Amino acid sequence: MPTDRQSSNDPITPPSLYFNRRGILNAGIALGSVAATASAYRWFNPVTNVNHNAGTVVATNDAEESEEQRLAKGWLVREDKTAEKYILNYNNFYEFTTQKEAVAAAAANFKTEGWEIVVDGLVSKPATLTIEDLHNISEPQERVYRMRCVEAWSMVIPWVGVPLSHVLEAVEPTSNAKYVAFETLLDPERMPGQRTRALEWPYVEGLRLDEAMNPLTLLATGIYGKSMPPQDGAPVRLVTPWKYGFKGIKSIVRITLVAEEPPTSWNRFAPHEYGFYANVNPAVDHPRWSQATEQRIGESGRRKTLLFNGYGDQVADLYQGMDLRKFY
Ligand SMILES: Nc1nc2c(c(=O)[nH]1)N[C@H]1C(S)=C(S)[C@@H](COP(=O)(O)O)O[C@H]1N2
Ligand SMILES: [Mo]
Repeated sequence: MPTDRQSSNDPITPPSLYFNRRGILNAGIALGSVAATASAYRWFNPVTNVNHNAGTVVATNDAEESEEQRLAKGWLVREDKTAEKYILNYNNFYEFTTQKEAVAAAAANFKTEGWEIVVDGLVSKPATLTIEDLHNISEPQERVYRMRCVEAWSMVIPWVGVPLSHVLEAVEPTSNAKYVAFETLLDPERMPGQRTRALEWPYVEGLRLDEAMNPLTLLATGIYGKSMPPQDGAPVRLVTPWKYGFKGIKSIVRITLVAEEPPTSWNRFAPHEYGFYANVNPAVDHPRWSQATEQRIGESGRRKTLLFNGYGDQVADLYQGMDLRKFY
């Protein structure tokens, strides 16, 4: 999310240019054999348990559920999944570096053993949860979602994770809880980008409580059946597929139920460019670029951007009567 034209993240730089570089191609080849093993495993074991330590997070989807049902809920899209090499090598994660193609290397040694998430604020049962606790609250499910960055590139990502609603139900929000605030780890030793002033640290995000409770909203702990890679927000990050990618806060350490709209990192940085809602909307342009179309990573040509990123059936009700130009 650049605010100056010199940034390596400038939205006018065609993402395809990055992928012709040797390093990315090599990384793709190295990952190939791992990916093949993981998908073979899923093929023979469609319903199984979680083994996070072994680096896998296997989704336990309802075997009774048809593809049609999953499509109707928005849990699956009828579009090609983005290749894993792109998901793993084209990232925004300013805690490590602002250069998308360098995040994977910069984050490679990020240690997440013993990770805990504090869930507190306006709740009856505050809790400190490990990743295992999350998986015990709710069995991980696979969700194949579109992901649209405000910089006008997009992917289709097979996440594995736990609906946020199940976690919030477990802590019992009180009646005055109206919003949910999220916070990324603050540790400049482990996240060297936090020694720069690229953003104010820690990265913070927020949702209205009804958005947080929507069945699409996921706490993701894996991608392509493997535990969350560092560059994508290990060990747990938020996914709200109808919103711009920056709402998907990575490496979460705290979730706090609050009464007022919480501050959010990009809104703080440039309030006229990035709003609290950040719903994908082709009719509301960013002040410095159009949101009408997008570059699907790995495709040539551009696609039309869809209102709510194509999830209107699932989320349009949340915004009934709201002026989406005002609440951008
Ligand atoms: N903590 C944190 N979360 C973050 C970011 C970040 O810099 N720091 N970048 C955001 C942006 S702009 C996008 S597009 C997505 C990118 O997720 P991905 O790298 O897994 O595709 O993460 C979001 N979450
Ligand atoms: Mo983004």
